[in-house]
Amino acid sequence: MPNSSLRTSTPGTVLQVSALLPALEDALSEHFHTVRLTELPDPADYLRDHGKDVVAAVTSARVGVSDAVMDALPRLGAIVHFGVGYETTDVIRARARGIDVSNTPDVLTDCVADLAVGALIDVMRRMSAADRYVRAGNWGTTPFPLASRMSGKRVGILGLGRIGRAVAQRLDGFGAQVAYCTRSPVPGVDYRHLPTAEALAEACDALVVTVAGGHGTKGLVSAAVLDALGPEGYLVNVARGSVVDEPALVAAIEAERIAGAALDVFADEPNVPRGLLESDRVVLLPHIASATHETRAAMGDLALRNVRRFMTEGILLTPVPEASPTTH
Ligand code: NAP
Ligand code: 8YV
Repeated sequence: MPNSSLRTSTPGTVLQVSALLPALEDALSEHFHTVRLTELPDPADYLRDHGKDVVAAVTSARVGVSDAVMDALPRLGAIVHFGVGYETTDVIRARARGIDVSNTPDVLTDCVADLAVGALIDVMRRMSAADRYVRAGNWGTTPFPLASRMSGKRVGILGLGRIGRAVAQRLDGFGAQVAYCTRSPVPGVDYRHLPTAEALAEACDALVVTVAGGHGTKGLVSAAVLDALGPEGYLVNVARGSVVDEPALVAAIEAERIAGAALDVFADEPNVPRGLLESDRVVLLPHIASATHETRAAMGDLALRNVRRFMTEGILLTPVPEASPTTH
């Protein structure tokens, strides 16, 4: 991790709230007085006795900082997320206390979009299923079923932010007809805007979910949206498991009311419902959309630069927007 001269001017402890990239953990420990909460024998004891020493908290997008931990840190001034999502932290509560919050936007966009398009091709062309078929020794015995063409299809993107736009750019190269749904149309974008997730699903052959997580998008991909997608339609989710009504998805897969799904995220990770595990028409990925050497290093570097900026200048480098999209 490239950081030669980190100098601390904000006295106080950096609290590492969750496990992080090892290189980021090492850099934090090397340059700041860092305490790893999850490695302590009794985290509650630490928070009670030393919570007043903590000035910055670093956490993963998946874990965030709970209200209880935030409340135990009276001098906390910054929450730094490793990851772009931050719905796991109550940003409004933090801001009300004067705590600033950062994430790691942009640096992971390409890899997440690459994986979304790869997952779409996988589920439509049945690549993972074909791999299982070959490994099972079925080649030459039973014919492998025909799949669906991806090029030229109508693809709906739910959430046309940084990642959604990168997915759309890639799909342009496949001659796809892209449409999207956001709460308001994105200025300067030529793709067709549809006002609801249901209208988007109705109008496409595949729905790719790239919206922010949090209360505002919980269950946005409902049973009605899956029905609108229909028996020839495919779902790809690289956003958050909470965005999809998972029991409704299991029911739709089991009843073949949609053609297939490719999922990188789940409602209760790492638990995956049996109905998805047992379906050959579902591609299952363990939340790996940003998990490349290059992107994780860039995320770690950006998170570290946020901590450094806060500890030296009292401000964050990439603060989350004032009006956070869907959090709390
Ligand atoms: P972003 O630039 O903030 O984009 C979020 C998009 O969601 C915006 O277009 C926003 O548009 C839209 N949106 C929010 N609420 C909506 C609603 N109710 N209906 C329709 N659209 C809505 O964020 P990003 O950088 O693209 O990242 C998107 C998300 O991807 C992250 O928040 C994270 O949860 C997820 N992610 C997952 C992985 C992974 O490993 N699988 C990795 C990185 C990110 P409007 O505000 O105009 O509605
Ligand atoms: C990571 C993510 O898996 O950035 C996000 O929002 O979900 C992913 O990039 C996560 O940040 C690791 O905690």
